[in-house]
Amino acid sequence: MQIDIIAVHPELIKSPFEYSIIKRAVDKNLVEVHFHDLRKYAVNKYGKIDDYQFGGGAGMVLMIEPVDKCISELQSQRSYDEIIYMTPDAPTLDQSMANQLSSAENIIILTGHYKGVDQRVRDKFITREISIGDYVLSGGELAAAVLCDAVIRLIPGVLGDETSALTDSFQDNLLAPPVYTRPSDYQGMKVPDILLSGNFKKIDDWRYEQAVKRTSEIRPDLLKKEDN
Ligand code: 6GU
Repeated sequence: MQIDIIAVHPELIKSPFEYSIIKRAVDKNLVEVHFHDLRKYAVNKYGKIDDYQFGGGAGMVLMIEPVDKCISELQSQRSYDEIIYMTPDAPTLDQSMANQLSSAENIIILTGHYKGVDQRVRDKFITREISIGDYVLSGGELAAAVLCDAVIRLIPGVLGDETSALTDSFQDNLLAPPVYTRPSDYQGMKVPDILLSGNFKKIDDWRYEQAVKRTSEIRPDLLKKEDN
């Protein structure tokens, strides 16, 4: 997969790709990530990329021209499955979106700033808009990093144990059950006997029950999701 990230502050998102599972995916060439500084496509020599909004109102809006130049340059080199715009006024990222995107070949992620981007960018280029939750960040960069992490770990071959993504929270719209490791008794706080029983059928059943219990207590909305 190739991911092209267009940002006003690309430096803000580089470090998540330098650690742990995501770094391993990059090192194994399972994903290639390119960062593009929108400022390079500025409309004048002073680096102008935004302007006041028509109709008045606070906050600057990213202009269409720099975005058009950048996206058009990328599109002249390859075709993209998705051109995603990160913005709070969009459907919220969930595991099924991450699953879908993990099978894409090439994607562009455009991150906004200030008051967002000229609507004509969204109309002309964007195939999918994604928010990462109901709160406002100062820019889309961190949201793009979150999206990339969620997607990249699902690319086949990235996780060492292929089954481990299948047992994550949300894969079946359930939160993950509790987990324990050594020691089995820490200052009188004991691990549930069933996990030490060696009876894997019973352990699976217990984990499922715990997942349902946790989900109904913390996120009952997940149990009502359509794709359950
Ligand atoms: Cl994608 N961008 C910004 N700026 N804020 C957000 C967001 C995105 N998702 C949630 N809040």
